[in-house]
Amino acid sequence: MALLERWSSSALETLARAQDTAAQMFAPSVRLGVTGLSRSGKTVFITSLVHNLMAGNALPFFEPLAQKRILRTYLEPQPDDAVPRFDYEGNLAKLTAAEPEWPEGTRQISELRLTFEYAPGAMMRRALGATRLMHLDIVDYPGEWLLDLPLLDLTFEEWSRQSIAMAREPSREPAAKEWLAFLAETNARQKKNEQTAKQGAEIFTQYLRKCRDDALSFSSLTPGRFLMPGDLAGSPAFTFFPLEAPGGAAPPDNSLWAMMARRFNSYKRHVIQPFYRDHFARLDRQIVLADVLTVVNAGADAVADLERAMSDILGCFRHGQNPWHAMFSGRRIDRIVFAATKADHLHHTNHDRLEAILGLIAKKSIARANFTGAEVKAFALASVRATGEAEARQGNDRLPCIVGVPLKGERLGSRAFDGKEQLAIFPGDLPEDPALALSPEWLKMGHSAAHFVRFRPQRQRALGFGESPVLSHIRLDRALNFLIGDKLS
Ligand SMILES: Nc1nc2c(ncn2[C@@H]2O[C@H](COP(=O)(O)OP(=O)(O)O)[C@@H](O)[C@H]2O)c(=O)[nH]1
Ligand SMILES: [Mg+2]
Repeated sequence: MALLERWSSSALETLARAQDTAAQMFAPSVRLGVTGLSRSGKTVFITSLVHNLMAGNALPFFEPLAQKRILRTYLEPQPDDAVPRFDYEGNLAKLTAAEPEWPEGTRQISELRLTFEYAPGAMMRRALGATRLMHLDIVDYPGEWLLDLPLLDLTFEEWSRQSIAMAREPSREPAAKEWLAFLAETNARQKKNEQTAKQGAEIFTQYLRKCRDDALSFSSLTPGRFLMPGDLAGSPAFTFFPLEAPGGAAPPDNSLWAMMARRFNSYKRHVIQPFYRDHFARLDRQIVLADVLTVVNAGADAVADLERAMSDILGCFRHGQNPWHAMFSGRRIDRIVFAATKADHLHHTNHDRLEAILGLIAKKSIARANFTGAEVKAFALASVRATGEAEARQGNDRLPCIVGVPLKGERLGSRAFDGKEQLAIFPGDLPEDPALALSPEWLKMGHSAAHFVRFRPQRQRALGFGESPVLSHIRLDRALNFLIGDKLS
């Protein structure tokens, strides 16, 4: 009897180990793309998401966790050896330090694998057995690179025509002045010349940079790598600019036009296509982050431009209609989130309103791109709260304020901050009707001071004695639930 018991327990162990290995082998992986323009909040988002998942708390709207079906969440080596690893530990250390700081900006693609051990929901349990594994591969990549994908469909001539027309739009013309002057002096038929190529690319890049600054906050800016080069900066594939098409016979091979067209094509072949094939085409789910408050603050032109960028982005996710999509057999993205980040710059009474505004911009973009094929949702969130809330009195009025410590060097009117002083600001109210918020009249008014102040991250508190601090967030769990909740059902 004893022998039998021993035998059977080791047999059971073997069996359990075999099941483990099988589960590991067949553990599905979900690739989640996290993108957005520089400073939109990707690094902070991923760090907070992973930290909150691993701590297993403070995510009440993430159903698998709320239902207590997640047994364990841990980091594992990522599947792609050639992609830098996302520096989760470094970023977390900064955010949870005694003197917390925002992590440094990244200018590259990176990846992180998070593995979930979970119990399937009641429906699936009978079919699948007790415990399951799922890998979540989070891919952080610059939104600037995403906005390049539509270029795959354009010839040099088409892209030039579009770019030059855009630079001449009244909202962009002031920023484009120098560039347009350079263009006026440049003839497509002139002999090719490396110095002209370099100088033109530089002036064109300066124009794109001006468009990106807070004051303008434009989103449609190509070529994206001119702003976010990754590791290819300075190569000839990056040294080109749009040109006015010469009429009449095709310009000769040694013309500036031919040189620029060749480089544009190299940029597509050596930069955009590999990104598409190696990264973009392998994603299952996507979240696009945008600093919507800054865009709204910059005014109607910036909002219109965000809408244009969002339709362009949606165009990239359309199945089967892009000729270049057929070149690679990709996975299909079936859920897309647009998220307005830094919602902690508003009082919580305004979070729904911010979400409604982004929802309306998304709706317009969907209509404009005639988009079908994936579910799209808009959320307003803060990955890491930098503010608290308070009420101020002004006469008989009670003003809902946010309270935080502006970063050293930030200014509000004539006041400069030292990074220590706490400030309560009434950030203003967004209109209840999102259509009103997007009306030119309202956007013209220039609403809130709070958005022009960046806050230091707060000192994060631990939930229990001796535990490590938890990053507090706003509505991160709701976005997460839509992005991956169903994959853990
Ligand atoms: N108040 C607040 N600021 C944020 C939040 N997330 C990001 N930020 C700010 O935005 C900056 C850029 O964020 P980061 O994640 O580095 O952007 P990335 O370039 O898209 O990776 C940070 O340094 C912060 O100043 C947030 O949840 N709340
Ligand atoms: Mg980053």
